[in-house]
Amino acid sequence: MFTRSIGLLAFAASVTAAGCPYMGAEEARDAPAQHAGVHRRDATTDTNDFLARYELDDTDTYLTSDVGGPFSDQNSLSAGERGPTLLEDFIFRQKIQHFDHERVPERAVHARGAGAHGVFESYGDWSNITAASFLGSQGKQTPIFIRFSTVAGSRGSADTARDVHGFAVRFYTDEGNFGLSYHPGYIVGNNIPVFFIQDAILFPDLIHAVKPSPDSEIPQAATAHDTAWDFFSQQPSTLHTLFWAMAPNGIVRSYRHMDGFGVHTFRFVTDDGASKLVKFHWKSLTGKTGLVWEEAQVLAGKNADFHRQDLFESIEKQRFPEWELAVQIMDEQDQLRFGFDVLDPTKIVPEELVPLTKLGKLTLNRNPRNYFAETEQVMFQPGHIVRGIDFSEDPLLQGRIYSYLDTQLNRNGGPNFEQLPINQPRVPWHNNNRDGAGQMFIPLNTAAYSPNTLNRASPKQANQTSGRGFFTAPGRTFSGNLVRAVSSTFNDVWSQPRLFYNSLPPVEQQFLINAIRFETSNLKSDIVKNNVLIQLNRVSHDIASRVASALGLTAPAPDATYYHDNKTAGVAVFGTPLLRLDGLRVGLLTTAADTTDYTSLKSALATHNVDLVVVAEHYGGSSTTQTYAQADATGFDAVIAAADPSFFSPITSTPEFPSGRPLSILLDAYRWGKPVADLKGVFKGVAIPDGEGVIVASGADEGFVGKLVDALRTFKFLGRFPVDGKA
Ligand code: HDE
Repeated sequence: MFTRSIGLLAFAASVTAAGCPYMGAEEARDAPAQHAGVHRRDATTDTNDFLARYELDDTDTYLTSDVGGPFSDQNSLSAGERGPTLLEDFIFRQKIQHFDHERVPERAVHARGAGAHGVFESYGDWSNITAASFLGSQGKQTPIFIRFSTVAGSRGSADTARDVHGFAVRFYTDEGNFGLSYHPGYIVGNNIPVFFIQDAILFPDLIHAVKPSPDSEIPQAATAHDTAWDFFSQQPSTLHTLFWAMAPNGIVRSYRHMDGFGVHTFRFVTDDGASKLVKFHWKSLTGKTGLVWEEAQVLAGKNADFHRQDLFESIEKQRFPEWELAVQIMDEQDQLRFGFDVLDPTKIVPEELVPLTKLGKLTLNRNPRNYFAETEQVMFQPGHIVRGIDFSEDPLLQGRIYSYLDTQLNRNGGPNFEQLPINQPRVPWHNNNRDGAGQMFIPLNTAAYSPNTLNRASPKQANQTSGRGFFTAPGRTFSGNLVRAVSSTFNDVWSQPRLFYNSLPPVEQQFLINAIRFETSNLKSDIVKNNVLIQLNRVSHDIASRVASALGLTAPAPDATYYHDNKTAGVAVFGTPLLRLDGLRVGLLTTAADTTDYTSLKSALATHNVDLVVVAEHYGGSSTTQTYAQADATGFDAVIAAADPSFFSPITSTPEFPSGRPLSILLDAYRWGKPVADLKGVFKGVAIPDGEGVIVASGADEGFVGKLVDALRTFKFLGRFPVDGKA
């Protein structure tokens, strides 16, 4: 089946199993007798672990040089014990040189992220709408690699920065890789189905404005600075995405608790060339939810890896996160039907206008084995589409098709990045692309051009009718004068931010306003602050006035041109109970001396995949799993007070943990909207009032567990957060 050689594996096949540094002994033994170049496993029988052949297992081996000779590398070679190191020391040079070159440039955007392997399963045969083979039959499975990210921060920045969250999925289809990059939504929620700008040529402007200041390189992973808001207020196409990011959608509880979106309109094309417009959605099967801002800020210091840890641990514990892939399907002639242009990436198509059709399910079921080789080296390329999918003319998408491929040259130093194990297609590839740094293959065809006769015209050209080739939707047609301008159908950039705002419950509106207050309070320029108020006022006089009051400024007079009362469903983050509680953590605050047996509480929560964390002053108590020195409220989704009231004093006299820590865990959990429970009559003394999400009981019986589990489903109790103008 395969006609191309992988140099590395050819080498592996030529050594004995026991001495082979590149394959496990079993693999080397099982390697088939090799015809020149036939070394890869069959993708159809090896969908889930196609990287296994590249894994290096060092168990019971000798350390070797990069070319395989055993040696020791703990001391450099010197002239005499106290003399200089010799140039001859090739062992020293190889080790240090490799170390010196360990890093590749981080991604220009989306540098901070985490990835996972998984599988996509089609719910049916969708050949009536697309020729894409991964959607071709019920139950068809396609391996995928996913990478979640934030946009602005550098590779070491904190996971919980307020930001749009990347949701990039790479499908290893049997028709070549399908590298759709989704801008995900940030937060749990509808995440962010829209983008800041309408034309890709503005992307460097956006990113330069959002990234840290060029002189001080401050602030990291944050838009609370003048250049960002200067750009936002000068380029009002940013408002809609900005609103989503400032709302709770910008600070998700975890990657598992957010939806994803393709943002752009794409096309589905059938085998016979009929096309429809589609918008891609990933709907979380865990459910959407978010953090509150102060909690996210504290987390940035307490646990910068909060999201990657959640993802990694969920998969390790086999609580596999899942999403459904759905599409909104529209007729070609409906591009302008809804009162906006579906080519405009700053617009959502409300689900009331075009409902979702669910096509299949994505399950993340395997962690990467090496962060660099997999998550850091994986590339996503919206330009890699497969037969059955086509682009739209969205000018943002058009620019991305170029940028993603181009940026890989910078990261990889040459054009052969598709040959890296994580990037390789799972099908053989044949073309006349040749050479370049890091070429890993030995092409046998000496007629590297088309047309040729010397290699029997191969590789042959495939198209719609022969070779199941990719084809552009035959119905696409354009004419017009060359123009350097955005379409006038993209002009209204204020109605949809208002639609978004109208659709939020009052507390989420307040969170959005508070976020804008926080960010704009950090601005130095009064000109920028006033420009922000002018734009906000075009969306809503209410928002502008509420932000202005915090800044000590006056909002402009109402400008009703774009004011309306329309709403759409499904944009809020809170308010819908979680579908699964997998991986949520309940902190039980007790003392090491307490002998109460919480085993049955632990097992009752475990049936919901919820983890009970028992906190005490030190280890040594029967069930302690964390100490107060480690613990704080950011680590728990609910907290139970299970020590005597005197233990929850603002000042505590032990050096084992920071003074007052048990009380601050309790109060922070309450203030951040989490379920809190009292088993020891603690709440009255610490002024936690009765109310929703506050559970008072005398023991952790069945009824208590039921209430706690229900409260975890609600996740955040929004009644605890004040709203402007309301008591
Ligand atoms: Fe990206 N974007 N982007 N972007 N983007 C990159 O590509 C770019 C946009 C998105 O986990 C870069 O390989 C331009 C929209 C994700 O590796 C770069 C424009 C959406 C990721 C790039 C956009 C995205 C990237 C940096 C304006 C949502 C992370 C490294 C047209 C639909 C992928 C890389 C990963 C990464 C360019 C706008 C999503 C520089 C020019 C809209 C999820 O090529």
